Amino acid sequence: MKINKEVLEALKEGRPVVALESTIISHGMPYPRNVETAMLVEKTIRENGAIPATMGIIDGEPIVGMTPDEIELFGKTKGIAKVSKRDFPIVMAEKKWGATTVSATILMAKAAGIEVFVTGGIGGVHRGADKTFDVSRDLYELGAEPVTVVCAGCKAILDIDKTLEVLETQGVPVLSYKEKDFANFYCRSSGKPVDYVFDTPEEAAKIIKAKRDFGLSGGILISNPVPEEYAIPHEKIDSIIEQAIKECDENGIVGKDITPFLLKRIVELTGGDSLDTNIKLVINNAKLGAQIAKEYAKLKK
Ligand code: PSU
Ligand code: MN
Repeated sequence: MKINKEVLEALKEGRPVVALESTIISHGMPYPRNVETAMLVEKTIRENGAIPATMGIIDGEPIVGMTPDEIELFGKTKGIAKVSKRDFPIVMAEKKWGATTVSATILMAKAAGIEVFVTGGIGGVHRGADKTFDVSRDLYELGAEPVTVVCAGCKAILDIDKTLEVLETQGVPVLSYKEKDFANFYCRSSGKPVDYVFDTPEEAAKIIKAKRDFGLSGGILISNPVPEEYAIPHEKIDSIIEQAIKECDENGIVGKDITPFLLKRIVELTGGDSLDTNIKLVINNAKLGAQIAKEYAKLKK
C-alpha cells in the first residue's frame, strides 16, 4: 500500500486523518461534479482540522491519499472497477485501477491506521433481499474492523429495517447526530430510531474511545441527516426510487451494477435534484467526520 507523505506524518504524530472512498467518485456521480465534490470534501476536512486521505487502487497498488490529479483521473476515466473486499486480489494481481467501496475503504483505512471515514450513504440490505440475498459487504466490514463511518444513513434504495437489523447482528452501534431517527440519505428521517443520539463531536469521540478501550472489534456508524434546506421530501423521492428499482429489475441489472444504475437513474428522474442533495450531504458528513476525528485524536493523546 502506498501512503502519501502528508498522511503518513499525520498518522505518526497522532494528528486526525479522515479516510474517503472512490466508488462515489467513479460510480456514484457524473463527471465533472464528482471531481468537484471530491475536492470540496477534502477542503472541508482540512478546514475542520483533519487531513483527508482519498483511497483508490492505481495500477494494482492501493493508494492512501490520492493527489488531485489522481482524483481527476478517477472521475473521468471510464471502466474503473468497483472494488469491494472480494475484488482486491484480482485488481492487484492484474495491475488494474480500482475505485474502493465503503467495505474496501474500511479495509485500507484499518491497514493504514485511520479510524474515521466519511462517505455519503453506506451500502446495506437491498429490497427483496429475502429472494436475492443482496446484502452489501459494507455491513460486514463495519462489523469486523475498527473504523467509524460517518454517513447520511444507508442509500435510499435499500431496505432500512433489514439494514439496521444486520448492523445490530454485526454489533455495530448506530449513533445519530442531533436527530432521533436514522438518516434517510436524500430525506432527513427514515422514521426508524437509532441506538443513541449525540449532540457534540466530542461525545461521539468518547464512544469510539470506549469501544476501543474495551477491546471490542468492529466499527461504529454515525448517522448525519442532510441539512433541512437540501433535503428532498419523501412525497417527491419515494415514487422515483420505486420507479428506478422497477427499471433496474426490468433491465436485468444485478449485483454490484445495481447501485450505480439506480443512483444515475434517480439523478435523471429528479432532473438533477438528487445529485445536488447527494453532494450537500457528503459535504455535511465531511465536516462532522473531521470534527469527530479531531476530538478523537485529542482523547487519544
Ligand atoms: N453512496 C453514495 N454513492 C455511492 C455509494 C454509496 O452516495 O456510489 C457506493 C459506496 O461505495 C458503497 C457502495 O460502498 O455504493 C455499495 O455498493 P453495493 O450496494 O454494491 O454493495
Ligand atoms: Mn450487492
